[in-house]
Amino acid sequence: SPSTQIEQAPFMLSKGNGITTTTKFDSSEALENYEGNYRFAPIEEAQVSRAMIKRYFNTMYERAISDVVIIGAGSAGLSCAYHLAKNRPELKITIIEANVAPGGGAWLGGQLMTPMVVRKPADKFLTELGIPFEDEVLSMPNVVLMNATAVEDLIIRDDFQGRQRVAGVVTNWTLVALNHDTQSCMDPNVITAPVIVTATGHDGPMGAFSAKRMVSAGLLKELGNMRGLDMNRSEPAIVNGTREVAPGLIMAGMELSEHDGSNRMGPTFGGMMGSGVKAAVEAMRILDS
Ligand code: AHZ
Repeated sequence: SPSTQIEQAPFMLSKGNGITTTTKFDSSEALENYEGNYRFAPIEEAQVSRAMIKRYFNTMYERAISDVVIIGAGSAGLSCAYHLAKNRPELKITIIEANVAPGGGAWLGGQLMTPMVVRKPADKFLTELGIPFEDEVLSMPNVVLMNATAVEDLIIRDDFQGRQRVAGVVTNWTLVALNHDTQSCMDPNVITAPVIVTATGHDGPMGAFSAKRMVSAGLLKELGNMRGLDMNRSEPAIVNGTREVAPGLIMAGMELSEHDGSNRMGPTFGGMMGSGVKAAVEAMRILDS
């Protein structure tokens, strides 16, 4: 049967992917005896597609109901995921990232220079990680990252007190989200969660998404708009200001500068990590209340 083919499929799929490899092909032996005639186990092309589709859509199906959704896998969103996952391994934490690669602005420390500056005392956070940041986050088994996926709307409904509450996110493939002006009716998907952390960065093609949607949805009168660069004022303002900005919605990182009208800090990232950790603390407070 097709499923048996998948389960017997290639040794390149590790057991960690939930796919049992029953093939008799021994890859380690082949590597040890490598003499310029390296052999791969036989494979059918369709097996590759089925192995990917099965794994990805099982995850989508399972995460359609999550405990916490984090919008944006930049330094603030990822720090939040790390702190939450470490303290609450039972939570289903789902990160939605519009880009193909996680990291947001952290890949560019400033200008086009890759070294990243982290101001004390946020270095303690790096010491705690011990290994490269994104590997540590992704190694948390309760965190799932859905890349190339954009949050294009929020689910907002009345809570039992009649207040408007953010109760989930509306997602689409980023390439679809970018093409709503060229094609009609490409319907999205949804994920519901009691806590949404939004960390989409300052305004840009995608950035400040939830802050802007709060205005158009009537949850916020107007944007505060990010102020000019001031390294000393900006980082504590973002960390200390990280909070539940609307019922069910915690805002972290530079998105908050657009919401509150606080300064930018330029290429120093400790404030983003502090903000992510504070967002995680807030998320646990809401989940416990
Ligand atoms: O792709 C975006 C990026 O990876 C992602 N994102 C934005 N809108 C999205 C949407 N759905 C899904 N609608 C979305 N993903 O969010 C991520 C934001 O990362 P970032 O690094 O831009 O934000 P941050 O707040 O984590 O870090 C800000 C870093 C900056 S900017 C700055 C300055 O300009 O002075 N200084 C610092 C430290």
